[in-house]
Amino acid sequence: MRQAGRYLPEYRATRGKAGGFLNLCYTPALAEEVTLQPIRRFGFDASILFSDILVVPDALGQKVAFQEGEGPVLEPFTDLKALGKLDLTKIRSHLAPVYETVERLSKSLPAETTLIGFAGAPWTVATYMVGGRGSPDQGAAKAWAYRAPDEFQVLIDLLVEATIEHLSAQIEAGAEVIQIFDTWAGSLPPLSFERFALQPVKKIWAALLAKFPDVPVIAFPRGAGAQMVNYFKETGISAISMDTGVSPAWAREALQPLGCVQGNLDPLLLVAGGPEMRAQAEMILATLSGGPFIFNLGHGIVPQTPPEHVAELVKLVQEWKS
Ligand code: 1CP
Repeated sequence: MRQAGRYLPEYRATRGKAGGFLNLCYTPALAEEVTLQPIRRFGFDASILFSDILVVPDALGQKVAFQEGEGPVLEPFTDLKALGKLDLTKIRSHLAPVYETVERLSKSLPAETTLIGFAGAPWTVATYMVGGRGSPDQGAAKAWAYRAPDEFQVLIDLLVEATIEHLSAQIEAGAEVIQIFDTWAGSLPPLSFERFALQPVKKIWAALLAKFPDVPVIAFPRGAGAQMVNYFKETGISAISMDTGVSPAWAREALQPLGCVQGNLDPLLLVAGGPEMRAQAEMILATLSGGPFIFNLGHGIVPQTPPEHVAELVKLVQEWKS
């Protein structure tokens, strides 16, 4: 859930040197360095590759820019003609620096630290491709998906193929676990959720399982609520990552019998620190650590997080384990 990033002064220094976020993603020595920074500082059990979900549209030929303080900006499109310009054959060549970063990390990380590769789920990536930027309601992508679902499906199917290719290359380079981020899954109503969030992830997992039977896949259908039960069963994924709003007691009854659960401390508790952070982390641990469980945040770490609070939380979780 974003281990690296602006909350670390050493990240800000390396990012300054790279001259832009995408340069950082595409320069293996620097991407390796920012991946290792939080591991050196905190000794997490697992490390997530430093990259972004939007390198996939960039590789397909839709130019992506990250403007300081503004988030990503893409040239948006909403018709099949523009879609025809996207080129699936460019994934491996355009993203070669990302795979080189994975290769370097599989050598430089401590042997006991698991390396996690990742991608955005097709629906979430499509919301940025169609809207051109982040939006509170994913309105542009929804407008297309509801007006012409079979047309929108063409984009989703292309992203399924691109994601399988991108994740396969990461696994071949040394990624040991994969996480699929569907940040905006919860904004879809049930029938669209089934078609555009669940089915694409099911296809991606089936393709990876056939090629790499030993690599687990974690999916994060943020905001999916009770739909997570059917999502977990139907996709067959190895583990489900829960957002901050999911009740651990409910998850123990409804999700954990189906497989491993991951989550879900509110990242804003990590900003506050202190007794409230500790109490809520201990409640999650006490509720879920009797079954297959990965302690994590319920969403990405935020830039104003004091690094001392992260160190305190890691200590609490590691002491609980022992
Ligand atoms: O320089 C900076 O600090 C820019 C901030 C930043 C960072 C640190 C962005 C821009 N991306 C990243 C890295 C990133 N993104 C990782 C790295 C791995 C790690 O260290 O943990 C990961 C896993 C992501 C995934 C990602 N990017 C998601 C899915 C997870 C989530 O947080 O919901 C999404 C939606 C994005 C898009 C994106 N990239 C960056 C921003 C600010 C955004 C969100 C834009 C928006 O919706 O407005």
